[in-house]
Amino acid sequence: MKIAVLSLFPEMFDSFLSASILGRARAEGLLDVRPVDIRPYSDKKHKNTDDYPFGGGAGMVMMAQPIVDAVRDLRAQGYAGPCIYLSPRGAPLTQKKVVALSAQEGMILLCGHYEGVDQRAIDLVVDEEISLGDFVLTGGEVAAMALIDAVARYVPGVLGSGESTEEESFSDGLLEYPQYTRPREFRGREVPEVLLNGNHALIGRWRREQALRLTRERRPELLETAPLDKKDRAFLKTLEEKEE
Ligand code: 4H7
Repeated sequence: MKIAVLSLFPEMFDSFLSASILGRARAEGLLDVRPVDIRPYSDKKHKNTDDYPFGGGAGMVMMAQPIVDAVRDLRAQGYAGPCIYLSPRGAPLTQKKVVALSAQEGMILLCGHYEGVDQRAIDLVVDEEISLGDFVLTGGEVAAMALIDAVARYVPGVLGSGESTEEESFSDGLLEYPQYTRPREFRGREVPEVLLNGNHALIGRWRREQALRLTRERRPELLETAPLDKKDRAFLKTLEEKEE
């Protein structure tokens, strides 16, 4: 997958792209991520990329010209797939959307700063506006990194045999069960006995129930759509009875 990221601070991506799983995926040629500096595309003598907002108000707005020219240059260089603007007013990102994007040939990501980007650049070159959630960042770079990370996991070969996209939150519609490793006792706190006895049917049931309990506590709305069987519903009923 071939990704270009337009940013005023492309150096922010250096360590993110070199470390861990993404570093390996890029070294193996599975992933081609190119941070692209917007500034050189400015037609202005001093390579300005922002200006005061028409209508007044605080802060600056990123100018349309450098962004539109940068995206058109990337298209001419063969960067395909949707141009996505990371913004707090975008459509909320979902795992379903992540999986759909992983099937694309590539993406062009646009990172906003200041008060955001001139609407005409959005109208001319942006295909989709995506938000990570209802919170504000100083710039779109951290959101772009999160999107790249989430999408890369579904690119064939990126995850090693140890990692998997199967047994995780959202794939079965529930939050993940708690994990433990050595030592068996840490500062007086024991690992749950059931995980030590090697009974995998019992362990599977315990994990499922922990996932159900946590989901009910923290994200009860997920229980409306998660696929639940008879045993799951019976367990949830015992939790309701305990509450009375
Ligand atoms: C586009 C428009 C994404 C991008 C405005 C980006 C949160 C998310 C940004 C802005 C982002 C998310 C610039 C508006 C800084 C707020 C203080 C960059 N924030 N910002 N202002 N939730 N910020 O995905």
